Amino acid sequence: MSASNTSPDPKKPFYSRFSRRQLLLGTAAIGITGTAASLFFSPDSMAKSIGQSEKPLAIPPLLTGRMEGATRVFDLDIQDGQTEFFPGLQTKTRGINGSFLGPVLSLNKGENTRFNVTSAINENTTLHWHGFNLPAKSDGGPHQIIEPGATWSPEFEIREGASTLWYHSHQMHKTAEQVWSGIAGMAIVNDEESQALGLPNNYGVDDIPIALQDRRIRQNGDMSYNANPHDINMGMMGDIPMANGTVGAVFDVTTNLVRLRLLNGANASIYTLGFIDGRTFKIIASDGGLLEKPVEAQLVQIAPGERAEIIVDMSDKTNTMLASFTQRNTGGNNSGGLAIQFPFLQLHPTDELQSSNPVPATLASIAAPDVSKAVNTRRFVFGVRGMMMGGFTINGKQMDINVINETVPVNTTEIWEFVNESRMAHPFHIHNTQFRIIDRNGRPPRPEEAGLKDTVLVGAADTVRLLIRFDEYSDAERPYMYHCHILEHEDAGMMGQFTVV
Ligand SMILES: [Cu+2]
Repeated sequence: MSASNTSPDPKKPFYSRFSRRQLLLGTAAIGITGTAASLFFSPDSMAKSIGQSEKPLAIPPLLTGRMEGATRVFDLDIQDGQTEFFPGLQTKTRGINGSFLGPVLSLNKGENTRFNVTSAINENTTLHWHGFNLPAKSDGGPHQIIEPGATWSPEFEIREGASTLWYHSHQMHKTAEQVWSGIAGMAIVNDEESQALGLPNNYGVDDIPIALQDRRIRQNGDMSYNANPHDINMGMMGDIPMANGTVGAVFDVTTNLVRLRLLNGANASIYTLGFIDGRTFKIIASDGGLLEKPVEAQLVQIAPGERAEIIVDMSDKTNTMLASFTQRNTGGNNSGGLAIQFPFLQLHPTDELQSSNPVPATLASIAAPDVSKAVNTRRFVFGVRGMMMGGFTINGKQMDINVINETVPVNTTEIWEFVNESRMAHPFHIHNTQFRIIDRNGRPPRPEEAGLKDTVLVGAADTVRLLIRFDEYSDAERPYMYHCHILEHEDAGMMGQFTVV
């Protein structure tokens, strides 16, 4: 399922299970979608209560930091907390400057930036800057451990253009558990070129960060991370959807156009996102920034780690809901269309909507990837070691923190080829760069994947080729990571290390 190659007839709502009229019933319809999920993992899952209450979508604070000379400085505190996902029910969580997840960091291209990251939790952690080109010592991978009570202060120039990036724990063998508990947040990079486009950029009004996740919460409020061997093999999936940590989220729309910065912050679930009335939207950005042109779509797929920015037109003043969808199983044929996997976020337009600028037909200048510039090809074959649970391998090996798997020259263009022989899809992330997808199984990428990317879904039996380059920073001692962003796979060893020299 993707925006471009399986989009149904745009004149007909692709999602037939609930009519628009049912949607207008509000909570009643949400209740139905809750019970439609066949995902209950435990008899005492709080998933039964989805739809019984609605809450305004949490909008994380937008942090702009403070200036120390020419350096923008942010203070980030990793801490334990309690979060009320369901009314009256307290859940133990972790967050950054709060009880669950973190603030949205407002960063500016070209600005030197420092983060003072202090950890108050009782175990080692790290904070990785996902999507950034940065010195290896500042990357926040498994080598940059923050011990309990310690402060880590990475500093680097923001080299990315306007984009939606993020940050999260990358602690060796503990990434899945720590991200599950809430150690993750989003970042917005601003630049001058994008300001001139007139895209919605009034934070919290028509420019909304949305971290999408799923979790398991028991009726006693317990959300602790308990991955069994099946979870480690398939990745840890929950039965409770949340947007910015809000279950049953509602956002009151006050403008004709709304920009949603969608992050798949789940441990393992791949989300195929759209609106339950089948309305189209415009995809304007991939992981690393604006696309060349908006892509009109009814669905957009993002795997763990990936982002997509979309603009949705609400000028019809009709309630709708952002959800993820799965193919409905109707006894062996696919004619059943789509079923809701997760109801994430209701959009409720107010009576009067502010006008919005039209979305420009051209957003950025992005040249086609020039394969002739590549001086080297590296091949990475994904496999499985024996019948072991979660024993996924890269070139037959699992992560060894004492082994540098690849040494890559700085400022040099290469082709990286991923060959998936593991019989399962893996969203693959490479630190310290934004790459381009050359092709997948010999075919060009979908238009919404044709821009800058730092994570790519490599489906079972797929071969994906990337044009990749690591600019500016070299360090013969400290490695960066490449790894599967199904966090259970990463923790189980589906990760490798490379230095840039
Ligand atoms: Cu994987």
